[in-house]
Amino acid sequence: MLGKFFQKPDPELQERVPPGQHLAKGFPVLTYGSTPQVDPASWELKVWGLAAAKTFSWDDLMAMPQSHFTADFHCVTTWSKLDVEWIGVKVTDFMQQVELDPKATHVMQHCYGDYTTNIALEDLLREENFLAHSLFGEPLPAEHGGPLRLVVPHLYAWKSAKWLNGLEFLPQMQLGFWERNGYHHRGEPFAEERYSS
Ligand SMILES: Nc1nc2c(c(=O)[nH]1)N[C@H]1C(S)=C(S)[C@@H](COP(=O)(O)O)O[C@H]1N2
Ligand SMILES: [Mo]
Repeated sequence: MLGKFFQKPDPELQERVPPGQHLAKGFPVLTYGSTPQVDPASWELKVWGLAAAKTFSWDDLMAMPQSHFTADFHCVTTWSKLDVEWIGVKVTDFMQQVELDPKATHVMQHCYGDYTTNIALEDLLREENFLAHSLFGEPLPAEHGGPLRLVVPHLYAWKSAKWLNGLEFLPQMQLGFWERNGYHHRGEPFAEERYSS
């Protein structure tokens, strides 16, 4: 029996920590550049490309079904945080209101502040992905991507765009910011897809 001041992750937790990752204390912030300050009143989310162009307001988003969800979070810089609690709109629910062209296979996430990250359409359209606006029961803080970010738990967290304001649907893969700068195009943490080779 270990003392209460030592923490040895039990085997079930250990299984949830991908290779080369360790558990973070607290919830670190990882941002390239400065933190955009976006007011929900002026916030918008646009879809375009191989989808009927549409702009969603904050009220549009709040009128969609809201879900609580808990997910693990893995940053490629080797920290992970288990059991992060979010509230938001399921990507699959949101996509009911998007008219997709069947030729769309890939998506570019665009953000306030100009960060981009790419994701395959099938990686975006998973039940466990969310447009999140609350973190541990509070409005999502600006440094963690508030008012709204994407959460894609099955990929490294650079695929979870903070301050999301656009989804561009594409007929083939294009690379986003980190992907053009040496990171893997997909980024699956259990396969350690960290860098492009
Ligand atoms: N717009 C934007 N989204 C972003 C980033 C960023 O710099 N800008 N950093 C990414 C990276 S590398 C990680 S690990 C997570 C960090 O999220 P957090 O700051 O809430 O921990 O956000 C991702 N989404
Ligand atoms: Mo990251």
